Amino acid sequence: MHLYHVQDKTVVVVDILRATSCMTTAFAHGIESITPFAKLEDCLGKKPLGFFTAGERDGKKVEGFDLGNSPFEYMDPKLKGKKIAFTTTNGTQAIEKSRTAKEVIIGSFLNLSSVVRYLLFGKNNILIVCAGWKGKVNLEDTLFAGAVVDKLKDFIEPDCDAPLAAQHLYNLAKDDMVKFLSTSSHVKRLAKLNIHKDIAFCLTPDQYQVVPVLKNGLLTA
Ligand code: 3SL
Repeated sequence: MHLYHVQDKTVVVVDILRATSCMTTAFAHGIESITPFAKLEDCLGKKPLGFFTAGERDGKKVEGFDLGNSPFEYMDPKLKGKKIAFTTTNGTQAIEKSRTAKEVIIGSFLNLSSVVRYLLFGKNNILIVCAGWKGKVNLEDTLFAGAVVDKLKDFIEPDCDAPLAAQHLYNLAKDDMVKFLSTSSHVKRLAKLNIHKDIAFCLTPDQYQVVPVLKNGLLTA
């Protein structure tokens, strides 16, 4: 991110497995707001104020938190209209690093076309911030970036070859992304935790039409 001036950009933060997929799912099921936190203790501090606390470290639900990081947990009707304080190993860190951008929105395969429409009708240059894993590259976030580039290809001019590389990868993977990612680092990490069904769900395009937007540190739909 140190290479980019984000103040004039719309930043799309993406953490396909699984933070931004959870956030998209939560808003699609009527959650009022999500406050993202980089630090566990800041997140936990919101609990006495009536927030549900949510998130993970290294893929595992944090002790004392109300919710973990599976999108299926965010379909619960009891969360409708509620506020969530959310912290994850990579996804909320990427949001934190993007805070000074002109606009920050949340992307996932689950809301892919809505994100693309939002970007198409926006006026700003675009930066897709792939959360990856602890600062390193992962495939699933890159595939999402490639999908966005592929859908916007007639309207954008990439400023280096990273978008093109992502687009090529996406075109290789798009017919069976679950299979394409079967040997990827985070899929293997989640498999060790016995997490399987989240992966196929998080790779399913266009389940929802919401676009979470960050304003004054708060995500709303
Ligand atoms: O790092 C994150 O933000 C998480 O999405 C990782 S996990 O899928 O919950 O392991």
